[in-house]
Amino acid sequence: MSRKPTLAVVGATGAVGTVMLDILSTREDVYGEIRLIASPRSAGKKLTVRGEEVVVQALAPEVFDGVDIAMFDVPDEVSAVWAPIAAERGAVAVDNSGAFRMDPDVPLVVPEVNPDAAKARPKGIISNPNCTTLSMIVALGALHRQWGLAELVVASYQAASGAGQEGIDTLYSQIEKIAGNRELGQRAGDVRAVVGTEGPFPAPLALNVVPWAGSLKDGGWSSEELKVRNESRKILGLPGLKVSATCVRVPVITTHSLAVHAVFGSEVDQREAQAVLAAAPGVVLSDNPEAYEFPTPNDVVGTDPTWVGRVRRSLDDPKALDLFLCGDNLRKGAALNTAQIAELVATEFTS
Ligand code: 2RA
Repeated sequence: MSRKPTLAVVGATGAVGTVMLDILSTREDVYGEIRLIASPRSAGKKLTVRGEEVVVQALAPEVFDGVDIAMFDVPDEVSAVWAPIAAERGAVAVDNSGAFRMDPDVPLVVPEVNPDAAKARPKGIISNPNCTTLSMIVALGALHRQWGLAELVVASYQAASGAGQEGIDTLYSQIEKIAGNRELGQRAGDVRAVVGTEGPFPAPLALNVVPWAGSLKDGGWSSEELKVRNESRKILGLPGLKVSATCVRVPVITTHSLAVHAVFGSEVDQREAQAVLAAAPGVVLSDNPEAYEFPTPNDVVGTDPTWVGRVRRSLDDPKALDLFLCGDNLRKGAALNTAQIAELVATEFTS
């Protein structure tokens, strides 16, 4: 029997949770009840979703009773414990943490690229990719369908909000500390001496770029760089895809950017690539360098699509394209893709 599913949003008060409530209030309303869940510290708070105030409930097993779909926007260790509890209680868990992304029994889904993967979920859990992968994969999926992807070389330019509310607060606070000082940025260590070392970044972010995101892994790679490699392979169904990524944090509040060198199985064409990208659902082509038209984080923030510009065929390899991409890391990079996955699951109740 067709019915509107009950949705739980776990982590409703966080940076991604806040964007999620906005998305749930503006996209087509496919849900019956929406329950908002957070840590006991936030329980009792009232948040607005779909124009109505909803009281936040504390995370506990019973809050999942009667829930059909449970979105998780919480740290890995919280999802690792609670997504299986939600699934045991009958909900489909859509998890935005890194806890299950590489689990072979958990699909990693981007609705524009591999929507059918959402149907096979033996653990009752579907994973949402990391924001850095999500900021490029819709566009690369479209190009892959045209020419077959063989290799990616990626440099990311990641926003402070990728490190959560603490990242946003840290960058604003650093900007306040340096404001008006026209001498900074001209002597080694002068910015560090003014802004200090508090916050989630291993070096000052204001007036700087920091070649680090995530934790240290073997061989000097960061966890963030391995996510770009492993998640791209899983989503595209290309276990042998060659991927090298260098992830860098930049002084932008929200919207990740990536410079990508993509090598394909056959010769590519610049105009055809632009046409493929312009026609791809979820992608906007902004590529007119004569008029200085290309995506920048400040023009993209708050929007849903992946924006692509600077599309060029490599001068030295007729099978390779170079591109610049921007995607709002809190929307398509997190909340929106999670919402789109949940909508795919919701059609199982409503159709
Ligand atoms: C970051 N990708 O930007 C991470 C957040 N998931 O730090």
